[in-house]
Amino acid sequence: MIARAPLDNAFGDRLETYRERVNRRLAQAISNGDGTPRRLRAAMEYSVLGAGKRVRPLLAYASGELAGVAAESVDAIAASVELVHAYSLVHDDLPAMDDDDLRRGRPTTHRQFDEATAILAGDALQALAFETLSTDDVLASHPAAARLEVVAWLARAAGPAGMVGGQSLDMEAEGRRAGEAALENIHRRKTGALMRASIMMPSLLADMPAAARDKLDAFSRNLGLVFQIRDDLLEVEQDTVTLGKSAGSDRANDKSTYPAVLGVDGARARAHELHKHASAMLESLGPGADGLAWLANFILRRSS
Ligand code: GRG
Repeated sequence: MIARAPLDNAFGDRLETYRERVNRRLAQAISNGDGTPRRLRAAMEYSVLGAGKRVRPLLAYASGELAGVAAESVDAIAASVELVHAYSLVHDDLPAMDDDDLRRGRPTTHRQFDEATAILAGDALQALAFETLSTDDVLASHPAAARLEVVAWLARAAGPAGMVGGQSLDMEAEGRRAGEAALENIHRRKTGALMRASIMMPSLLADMPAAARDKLDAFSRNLGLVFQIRDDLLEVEQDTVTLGKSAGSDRANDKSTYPAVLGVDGARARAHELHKHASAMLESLGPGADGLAWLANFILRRSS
């Protein structure tokens, strides 16, 4: 869970409102599927509506604040990135991948239900993300070309050059010691692409100067790596109960991680360096970027 307002910025006061908004939109998206079989729906709800931090939706709302896009227009985007994220976690936990038993403090979806149901729930969540984006009533009031661009960003982020490609490279690298460049290439895709899309998608609904959009993009690309390095560090710093997922699973799966490649201190230093570059990108974007700055600080320092 994200603790309220640890930093000196009012975005902390808006967190709960945004989390409630996206949770409502997620529940609505899942319940809209009238024809969904009962067990499949239960597995989808279990995978999505549990205690996630909702970092990607929060990034989308904060980006909406910067771009001047109303939260109502961001709701479907926020839900769609969380649906893709939830599907990725369900599939990542499967026996054929990381084979994990614990996620968000409770049994993984395949442990709670069964493997086939978990595979199908993940598949369904991914499709639901695109249905949510393409059928949302509020998004329908924006120009069709911008909406199409939004859908394309999510598809690219989730797809073979993005998250799935990153996961594939990550699995190929198991048991081998990757260098920092290879590690960065994996994580720009696996974790970074969806975070980047979460930040960039709302901006596509606004008339933003190209230079500002480029800065936002540079911010988002650095932030994804900060998130991943912190995730790797948490695996070595925290126990399983605090983490709510299996600590040490990277080591058990013989994965190259930032602490393994750079050392713990080296990984911390790299996260700070990337965070500094990311924050510098926001400086000229004005007070509208305060929410993104708050989230960047949270991501650098998070403890779960
Ligand atoms: C299976 C197609 C496929 C992709 C899986 C992102 C991913 C690719 C797997 C997740 C593995 C993992 C733990 C990556 C590290 C970064 C990450 C995505 C952490 C979990 O995200 P949080 O901390 O999770 O935002 P919550 O539970 O808070 O939503």
